[in-house]
Amino acid sequence: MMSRFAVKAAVLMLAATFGTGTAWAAESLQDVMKRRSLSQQDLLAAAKTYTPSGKRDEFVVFSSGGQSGQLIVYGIPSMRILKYVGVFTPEPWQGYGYDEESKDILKGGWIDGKEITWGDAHHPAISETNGQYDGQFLFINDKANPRVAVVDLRDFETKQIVANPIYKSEHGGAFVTANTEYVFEAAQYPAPLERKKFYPLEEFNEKYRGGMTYWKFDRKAGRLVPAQSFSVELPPYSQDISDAGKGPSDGWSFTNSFCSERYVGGIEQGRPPFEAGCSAKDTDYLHVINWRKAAELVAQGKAQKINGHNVLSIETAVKEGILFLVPEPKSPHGVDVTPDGKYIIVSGKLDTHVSVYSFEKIQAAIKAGKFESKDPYGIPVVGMRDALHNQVQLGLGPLHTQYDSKQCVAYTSLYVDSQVAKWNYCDGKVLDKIAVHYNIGHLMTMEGDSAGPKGRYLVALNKLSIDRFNPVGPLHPQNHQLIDISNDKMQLIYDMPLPLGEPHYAVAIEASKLKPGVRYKVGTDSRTDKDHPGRARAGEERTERKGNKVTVFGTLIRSHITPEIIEAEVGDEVTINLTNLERAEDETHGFAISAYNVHASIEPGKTISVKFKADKEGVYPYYCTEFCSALHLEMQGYLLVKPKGWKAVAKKDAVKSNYTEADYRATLKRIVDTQAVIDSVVAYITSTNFKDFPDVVSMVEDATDQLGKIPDAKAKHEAAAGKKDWDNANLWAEQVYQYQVKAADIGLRAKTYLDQHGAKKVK
Ligand code: RUQ
Ligand code: CUA
Repeated sequence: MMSRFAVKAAVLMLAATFGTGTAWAAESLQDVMKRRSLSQQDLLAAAKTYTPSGKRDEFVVFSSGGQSGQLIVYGIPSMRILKYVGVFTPEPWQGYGYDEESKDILKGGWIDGKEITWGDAHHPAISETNGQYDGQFLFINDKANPRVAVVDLRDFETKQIVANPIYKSEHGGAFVTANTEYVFEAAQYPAPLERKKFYPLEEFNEKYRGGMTYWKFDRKAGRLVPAQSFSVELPPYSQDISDAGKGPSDGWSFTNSFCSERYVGGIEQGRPPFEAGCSAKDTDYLHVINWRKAAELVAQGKAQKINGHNVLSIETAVKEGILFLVPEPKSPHGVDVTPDGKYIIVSGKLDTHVSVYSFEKIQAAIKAGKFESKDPYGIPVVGMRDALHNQVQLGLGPLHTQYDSKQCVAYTSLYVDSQVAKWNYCDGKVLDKIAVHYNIGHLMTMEGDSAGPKGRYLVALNKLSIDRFNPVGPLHPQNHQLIDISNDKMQLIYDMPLPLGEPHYAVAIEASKLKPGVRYKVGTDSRTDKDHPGRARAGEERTERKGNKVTVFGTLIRSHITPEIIEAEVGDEVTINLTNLERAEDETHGFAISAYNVHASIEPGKTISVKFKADKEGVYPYYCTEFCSALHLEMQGYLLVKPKGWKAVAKKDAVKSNYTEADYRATLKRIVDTQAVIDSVVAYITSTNFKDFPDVVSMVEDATDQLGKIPDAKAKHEAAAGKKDWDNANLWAEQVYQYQVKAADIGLRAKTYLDQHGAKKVK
């Protein structure tokens, strides 16, 4: 028999089919197109990007967060934002910079003892194996305060920040060598390498320097190793973007420059401004460095130490034949090695051409000792004609180039023209152009700077969005535009406003290559990957006091913070260690204390610590900041900061609640009913192959934990009832019910998971 609801639905469907236009009829596709003025092209774009609820993206993008000092993670083709990761900047949601472990990471990025709380994040790079993205680590640089950070892609957390020991700024980072042996960064604005020494601008040519730093990466430890890292000193040309060789050019790195005029400005003294002086010459220099040989020279002790850091001088680099220059057209910007490692494509901001250099030709000139000149520092200069494969006229303001999965096909951003050009770098033909909105900087194709680009999509990272979105005041969001490149003609399919700093560069990786975990081993310090000394398991919670130091070893599990009361005296140093005992996916608890600037995000298994001086007397509630269960609001406690020497006066009984026997009986009844629900869920789960689903196994463990606490509470309510202490009887019975609710909540979630993941009946 048809239910009344089903009958109504059938009528609705009929109405839609016949287009009767009654007020309650569902809109047809045509209706929506008309109402929203959508074209067939729009529908096609929507179909290419729309990602139905529950479906996931094919690629994951890591975009620099510009001045926010963070990392932005989003999916392609949906362009849905998935995460912001705190890197150079404190980030409260993740407790980054508010718990002790992450404060240590940020401290690694202090410069000359000064705390730096922001960064100008420019270029993210994913770790590579044989030139292919391997999805293990991500590196990103800070231009303003020359630093590089390491993010572990197992948990998307920042694990390390290193400050460059000799630069004042940097831009040509982070880029990785083909097997991530090194992560490198090039200096930007020349300055004395001693860092804290002053030389007047008149001594610019002699005392100011640029450079190229190679940070050694220890993949097993997942950290950069400063002691094994080194730099190559370079002339005071403003070094810019860089790239690593791959295939035949593996072992070499390429860095371009601007302002090789070595102009020092001084409009105040009546001299022409920087922008004129820094673009006067027709050419600047591409720096070509044999980093593999440089590393050998450093191992042989040929480096000098500056600020405790290994630096190969220009003189040594020239003598040993590891450093060369090649002229490149006026004010170049991007330098991008082709996937096969044979060519290096350089764009000139003030030139309409891109220059395709041949690595083979450069090497032949070097071997033959065929140089056109030396620069003022004695570095041999390979003639431009001897190094070029071809030059292609693309349009105004070419900046960056990325590659397609199709042979010889490249995409170059045209800043001034606000266009992307698709072209063939082997034969120099322009294939297609598309307008973007507006003033594109970087562009990015899928794994498009690796040895194995995946084609499919391109993102234009536009510097200005102007009129594309609803106005939000004079400061506009950035505009990332998604372009379908799978056909001959490029098609613009999505505009995404990105309101978090100015993202400079982004990298996209096949989603299947990322395998992040959902929980930590219980008691893990996520910033060191080691056991946390403050970890505690259930039943091990305690508070220790030594002198004026109060240390809490606590735990979190739905919906309870242990301990519920922390006592301290004014002047005490309080350390609170907290371990999240949950195993279920996405069961994070937060922890905040009123007015002590303390916050933490504690994901399943993680242990964190927060530390503060209890410097003001008072009562400070603490609570969980993630809505983690129906009783999340009750996940609370009190920090009691008493005046020194405070003594309790006549102890009053805890507040009486006056429950009756009837209340107690009613609660017992509720317990019996709830148990019936739990039993049915358990029967369902155990009738399936749930053991084949690790996530469900974790949920079952969590639920079993909750149920395991019941006997104790049950004994208590029964004992109280025996004494006709209805208050305690009822409250302990309530506690039994709480455990049941949490177990049932997890159980129902497990059941849904099994239904959605096609679990099979086994009995
Ligand atoms: S930048 S728009 Cu990479 Cu910092 Cu080129
Ligand atoms: Cu734990 Cu809310």
